Amino acid sequence: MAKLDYIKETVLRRNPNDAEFIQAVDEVLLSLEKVAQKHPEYIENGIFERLIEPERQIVFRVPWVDDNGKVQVNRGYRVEFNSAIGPYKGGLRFHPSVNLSIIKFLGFEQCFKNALTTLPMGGGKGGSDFDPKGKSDGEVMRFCQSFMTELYRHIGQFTDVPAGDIGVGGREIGYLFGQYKRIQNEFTGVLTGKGLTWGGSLARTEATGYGLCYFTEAMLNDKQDSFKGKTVIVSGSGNVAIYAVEKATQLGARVVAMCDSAGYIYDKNGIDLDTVKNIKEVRRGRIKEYVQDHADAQYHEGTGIWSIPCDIALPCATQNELNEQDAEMLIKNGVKAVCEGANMPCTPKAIERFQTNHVLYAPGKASNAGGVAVSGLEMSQNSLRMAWSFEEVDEKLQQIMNEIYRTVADTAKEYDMEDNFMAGANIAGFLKVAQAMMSQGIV
Ligand code: NDP
Ligand code: 2IT
Repeated sequence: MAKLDYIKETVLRRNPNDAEFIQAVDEVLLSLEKVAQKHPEYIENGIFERLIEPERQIVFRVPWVDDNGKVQVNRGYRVEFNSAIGPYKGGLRFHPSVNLSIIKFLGFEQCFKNALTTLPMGGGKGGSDFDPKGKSDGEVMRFCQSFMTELYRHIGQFTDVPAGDIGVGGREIGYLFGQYKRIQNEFTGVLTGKGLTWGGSLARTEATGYGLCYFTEAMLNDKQDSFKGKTVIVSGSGNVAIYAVEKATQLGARVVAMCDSAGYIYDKNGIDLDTVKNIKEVRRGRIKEYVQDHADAQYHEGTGIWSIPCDIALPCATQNELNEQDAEMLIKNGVKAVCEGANMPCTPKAIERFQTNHVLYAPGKASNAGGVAVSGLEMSQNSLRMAWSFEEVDEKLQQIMNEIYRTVADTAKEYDMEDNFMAGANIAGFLKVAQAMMSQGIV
């Protein structure tokens, strides 16, 4: 019996219906067997039991009034997972699929991701089953105000600092911040991803997508390769996807496909990002509108984006968007690297296919850590009451992503799992949190 099977059993017993949370924990435990053998003190001190149980879970009612005067009720969540290395930190997701299992999986992964950034941030996540799609600005504002009217009592610049995720961008952070400030009568860095004129950091918008490409480039450079001349697919067309396309293109790649939840576009000439930004960031439209301006491009309904041949795949939409069949197709078409911009986009079987076929695979908790890293830099700037230049933040982001790659690759090697970046990320992130927990006693 593996040393950590008892933890798996505890997770299953306590969270029998939480498929995403169980999936995220399983992946981490798989990587930690050797650590558990080497460090019996972590088992003796209940580190694993404590890590899989959130410090606090808050579930609340969010009532608001729509444009027709009808009362709507959504459910709000904040899971404060682990504060061993800093205040809880992690995004808020507004999407109809949101439930406690999804928020717990995201909060759990966030603990290790934040540890990898080297910045002092614990792990948390929140959100709601509210769907911002098709809502007016007034409806989104009223929802955000109601959401914050409960959330404010649980967060604070030294306690818990939320940010954006799916469905939560600059507009939503603005409404949330305004309501927090009004209720608490204080102007503090309680949220990140703020506007540039009221405490936001330059390069936060770009950070996750850029950071993903910096990580990928570091990994490729280590193998005497690079983005230059490569054909790339980026799934999604939201914040992470758009800036991954921008940086991959700057690094010399040709990105030929993007998608949203309705379908995907294929442009063999390379995606024209200005068109995509206009559709998504300005008009809040659908990706199929791209072909109106680009007669050469094709639009296909559905999820077939991974059938397009590419050298590098960057899944940047959502969890479990790339399954075993998709992985088989990518491998058959000669994919060399798969790096996650989204959280847990590849299913466990897809990851196994990549690893057994020697495709370089980077897990989101390492490769998408650039977003939360720059959130950490936004917190630093808020504390200093200063604003750094774009170049300064971007340079720090590059350093952090290069360092994450080095740490993850070296840790994998140290544990005799060379090039297993999933194991490297899980072990390195875990060790930092575990050491802090050991120092702080049984809490
Ligand atoms: P956005 O809301 O900006 O964009 C999400 C994109 O993914 C949209 O194109 C959306 O399409 C698509 N998408 C969402 N759900 C599905 C689905 N079920 N099937 C297909 N496509 C889907 O979110 P972000 O770009 O911020 O987040 C994307 C991913 O990156 C998430 O996994 C998030 O957790 C992760 N992430 C985000 C960070 C950040 O800083 N924002 C940091 C690190 C990770 P549609 O419009 O049709 O819904
Ligand atoms: O998944 C993530 O890392 C994010 N959504 C960003 C979190 C943050 O606090 O910036």
